Amino acid sequence: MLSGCAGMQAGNDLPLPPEPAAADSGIVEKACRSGRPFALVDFFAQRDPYLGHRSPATNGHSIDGDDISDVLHGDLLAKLIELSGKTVLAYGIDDPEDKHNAIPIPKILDALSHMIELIRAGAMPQPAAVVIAVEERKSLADLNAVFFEGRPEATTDTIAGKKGEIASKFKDVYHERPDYHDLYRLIRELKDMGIPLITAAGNDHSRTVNLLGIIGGTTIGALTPDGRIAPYSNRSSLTTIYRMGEITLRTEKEGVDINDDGEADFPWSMTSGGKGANNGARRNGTSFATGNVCAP
Ligand SMILES: [Ca+2]
Ligand SMILES: [Ca+2]
Repeated sequence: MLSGCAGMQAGNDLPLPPEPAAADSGIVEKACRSGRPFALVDFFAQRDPYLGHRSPATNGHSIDGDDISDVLHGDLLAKLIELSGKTVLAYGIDDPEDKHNAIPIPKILDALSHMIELIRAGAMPQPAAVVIAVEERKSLADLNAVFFEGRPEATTDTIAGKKGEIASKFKDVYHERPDYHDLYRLIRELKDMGIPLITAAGNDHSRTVNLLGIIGGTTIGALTPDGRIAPYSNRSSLTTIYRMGEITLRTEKEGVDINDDGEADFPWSMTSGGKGANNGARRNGTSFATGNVCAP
């Protein structure tokens, strides 16, 4: 499922984020420093995607204080990525069921294989990273059942160290999931081309891990505004990079500001007419943290 909008959680003893692992930190720094764009695979209603489809803005987020949807997950993420200084190549997923609350794996596979083909043919600029802020949830109990014969080997602390072992068994264990094999292969293929996958840790309070992280994606966890790990954010040894996961919707003269800089990011002409009745409303989730991956 998509990893925005976890809802607000109260938490008193929130941990501080760990020191980022050198590997994760190197991947993120290199991608953010690069002059190349980020390719974002998601649902978009407000922009015409560079590739793929634009979706109707139903079942998305209302950012202007009425109950009528204005933007989709990808519109918000693309804006956050741009606000941190990167350009975005939007790859729009179409959603025939008009739900916009999950990117089905087949759509991700289509997008990734299409992009790889275009990049190899020189028909698409090579991105600094592919961003897919989606989680394919796996509980640790399930992972232990399928990879470790029920032994409790994968814990929140050990899961990162188990990635190699999981990779070696992946094909046999998920023999009934050709879509997982394709996902694995495509993430590896991107990696071989020097293009990392950046994804969200997930909003499941660490009860699960994101399979995309286990098979090669770099996962981004969410911080609260005071710099602690957000209670909704997944946290395991897979995730060592954390970014701010909360946005506040502010009403400005020209439209809605999502990053507290006083400049409207979504003009009123792009919204449904609520005119900011929800000024100060907050949204959070590890998706937004992923959109902020290059923000300080
Ligand atoms: Ca609205
Ligand atoms: Ca702004």
